[in-house]
Amino acid sequence: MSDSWRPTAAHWGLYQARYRGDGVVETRPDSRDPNPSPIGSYHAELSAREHRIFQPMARAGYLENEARSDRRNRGRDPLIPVDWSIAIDLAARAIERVRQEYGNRAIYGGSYGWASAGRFHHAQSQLKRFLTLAGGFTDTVNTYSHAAAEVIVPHILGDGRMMNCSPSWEVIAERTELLVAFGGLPIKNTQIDSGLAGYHSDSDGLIGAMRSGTRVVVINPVIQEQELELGCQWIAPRPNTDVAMMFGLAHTLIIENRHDLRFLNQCCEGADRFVAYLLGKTDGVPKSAAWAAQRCGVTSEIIRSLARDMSKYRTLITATWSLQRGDHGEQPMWATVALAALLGHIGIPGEGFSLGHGCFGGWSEGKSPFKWAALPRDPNPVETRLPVSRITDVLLSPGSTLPYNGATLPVPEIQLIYWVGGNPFHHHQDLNRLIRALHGPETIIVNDPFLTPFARFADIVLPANTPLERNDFATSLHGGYATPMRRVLDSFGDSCSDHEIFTRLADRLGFGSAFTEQRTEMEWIEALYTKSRENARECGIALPVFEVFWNGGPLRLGPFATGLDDLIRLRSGPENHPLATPSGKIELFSTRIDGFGYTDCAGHPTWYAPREWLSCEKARDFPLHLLSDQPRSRLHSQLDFGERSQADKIHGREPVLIHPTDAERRSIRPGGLVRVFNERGATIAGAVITERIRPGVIQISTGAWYACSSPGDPSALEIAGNPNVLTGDFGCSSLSQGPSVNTALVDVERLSR
Ligand SMILES: Nc1nc2c(c(=O)[nH]1)N[C@H]1C(S)=C(S)[C@@H](COP(=O)(O)OP(=O)(O)OC[C@H]3O[C@@H](n4cnc5c(=O)[nH]c(N)nc54)[C@H](O)[C@@H]3O)O[C@H]1N2
Ligand SMILES: Nc1nc2c(c(=O)[nH]1)N[C@H]1C(S)=C(S)[C@@H](COP(=O)(O)OP(=O)(O)OC[C@H]3O[C@@H](n4cnc5c(=O)[nH]c(N)nc54)[C@H](O)[C@@H]3O)O[C@H]1N2
Ligand SMILES: [Mo]
Repeated sequence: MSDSWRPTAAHWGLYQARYRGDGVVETRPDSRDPNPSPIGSYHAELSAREHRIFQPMARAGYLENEARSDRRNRGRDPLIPVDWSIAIDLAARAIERVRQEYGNRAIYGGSYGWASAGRFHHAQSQLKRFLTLAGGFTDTVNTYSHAAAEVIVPHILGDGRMMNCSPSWEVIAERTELLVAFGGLPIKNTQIDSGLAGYHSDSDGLIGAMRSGTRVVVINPVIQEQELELGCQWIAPRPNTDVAMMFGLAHTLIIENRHDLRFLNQCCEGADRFVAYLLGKTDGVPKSAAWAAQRCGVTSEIIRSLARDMSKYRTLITATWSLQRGDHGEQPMWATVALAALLGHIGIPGEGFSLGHGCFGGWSEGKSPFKWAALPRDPNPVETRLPVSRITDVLLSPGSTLPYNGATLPVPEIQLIYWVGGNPFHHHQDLNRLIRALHGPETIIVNDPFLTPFARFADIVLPANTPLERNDFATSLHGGYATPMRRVLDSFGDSCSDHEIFTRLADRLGFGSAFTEQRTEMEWIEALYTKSRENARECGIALPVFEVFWNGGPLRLGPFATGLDDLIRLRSGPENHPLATPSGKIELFSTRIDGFGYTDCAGHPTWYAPREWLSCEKARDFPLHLLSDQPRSRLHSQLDFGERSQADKIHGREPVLIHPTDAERRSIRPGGLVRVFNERGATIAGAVITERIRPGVIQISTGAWYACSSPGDPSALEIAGNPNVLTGDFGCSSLSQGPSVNTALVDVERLSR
């Protein structure tokens, strides 16, 4: 198509791309990016042919019997290539049938996932606009990323935006003497920002801060190579015990009179109730350093000495979202804020807290104060919205109810699932349970550019194209980057954009022109950009006119303010600058949460033993705690087939980090294959034996494509190293119903040398 360099974007960076001929696309990172992501150099693999879907397909049994087919054959039946007209007919008939027989509520369009960069072609926006016009659908709330934080932070700080109260790296370098990083500062994760990662500055930011003398303490059962190389100090607690450790720190501050009563009284609500709990006045159990040490496996001396340092030096406490992706995940977020509140320096730049530091690139560059326009849609006629990671519970228990954030949600019967831009066989927990639950609905439709394991499981598979095959524009979540994305090659095979797929379906269902508003792709892009330009102008930010933007390079509008500014104002007087909480203050006791009466989420930060951890009974049979972090070599399951991802594999399997003591006990050798198992499933991984992990803990990064000859059977072996056959599938509490990814016990045995 085009042999000139054109701008494009991915969630991991800004690129230029050009077509070299013979289906080959060359890409190069934007020259201003000081630290481009290596995932990016494989951007061109988005057109990797052997994994692309060439034309529409239908499962053999479904093609024959449609809704009456045997649904247990999903993932086993061959997929049969069909013409677009047949595929569209099949999909339209399924939608019509379910609407008529069960109502629109039976259509599940929650469709979680990261899809690709690009605002107009954002796959879920296209699906939701289409399903809204089709009469509505059951939708979802929250994320797999930070559901527990998303739900609790508005209660305690007034607004989800307040998760990010981060100072800039420059301010950290200048002012922060001690950075206590729960979950560490995993630079590998800053390769990514939702929508597009701008100029990757976090690695240099961290290095700069440490060079200026900021002492960094990483609190993590696993430490990153880079953190070790940089000279971070390492404390390795047991997984899921951060709350206990934070309470031990807090208790030390109180009994040594190192807490800031003035700040607690002036800017916090209910500090007295929380302090009474810490001192054991309400339950007879003081949450002392010794109490904490028993739970988190870090000595009480280390805890006490850290508490003293935190009160002596200007301290910033950060917590990664991984901490809240576990049982009672709200608590580590709340406890982080409470610990910072006791120190009293919240609202002083370079001190206080930040919930999510190091999780996305550009975090400390803040979010845009204006809204970038998204594909518009009317309100969904179906009002049901369910916590996203409860999908299996929903499929298994129609007619039941689900407690959530003070409400009781009715669970509908789902008969049609339409998934675009996400991969549930990557992102969901206890995959064998999910697969059995997926035998329920009549029809599963998937649009994806690639034949992922989930697409392979669908009844109707529709081939989407990739960003290189369409025009669009992308914007970053942090730092204010925006770029045109200009098409560089023709669509692969019979694929087309999600927008074209839904246009064909809408035409067939009789609302084509309502769906397209008779606009072309370029007209939509211009309309969304122009709307964004108006939004920006209202905030005093001038964007160039569309022609200039489209023919130019990337924009950088940031950095912007973070929630820190609100806390600076709060400090100067909550009466004049209240937070949006009921009390206007930081809530260390929330009357609202307390009023929900949940036994798994009380009115103040509370220690709850996790359902699975190294100190529970199950640990006798399954003595290793499994953590499954974000992969350094890809974005989730995307490009798992790519060279960067494959370079880390061991005999084609995902690596598992294991401590030498645990390996020796099981005669496991470096580079050998192991079986990792529990009662939920089993997978094969390749052993990496390292002292970077605490004994009793193993880690498999998430994202290997699910590969199992008997999907859904817990006794069958998954062979790619997908940790989600092992993770537990339960809501982390009645408050957020977030996923409990990092709460899982397993064992490991040697398979080969
Ligand atoms: N064990 C474990 N599990 C986890 C996590 C963990 O830490 N551990 N992390 C969780 C988190 S934080 C997240 S955010 C989720 C991520 O889970 P997902 O977002 O579901 O993962 P992705 O692999 O990014 O899936 C994106 C899918 O969209 C497809 N796609 C790309 N572009 C397009 C397009 O233009 N159109 C269409 N139709 N499809 C497209 C890709 O091919 C891919 O299949 O995983 C969660 N799951
Ligand atoms: N390269 C890359 N970067 C990504 C992504 C990707 O797929 N690839 N995904 C992006 C997305 S969608 C998200 S939501 C963010 C997620 O960001 P996070 O959720 O923060 O990322 P993780 O890598 O899962 O975990 C970070 C660290 O937390 C540690 N950890 C896990 N459990 C515990 C615990 O109980 N206590 C303590 N103290 N530490 C613990 C892990 O060992 C790991 O080193 O990352 C984003 N960045
Ligand atoms: Mo995420």
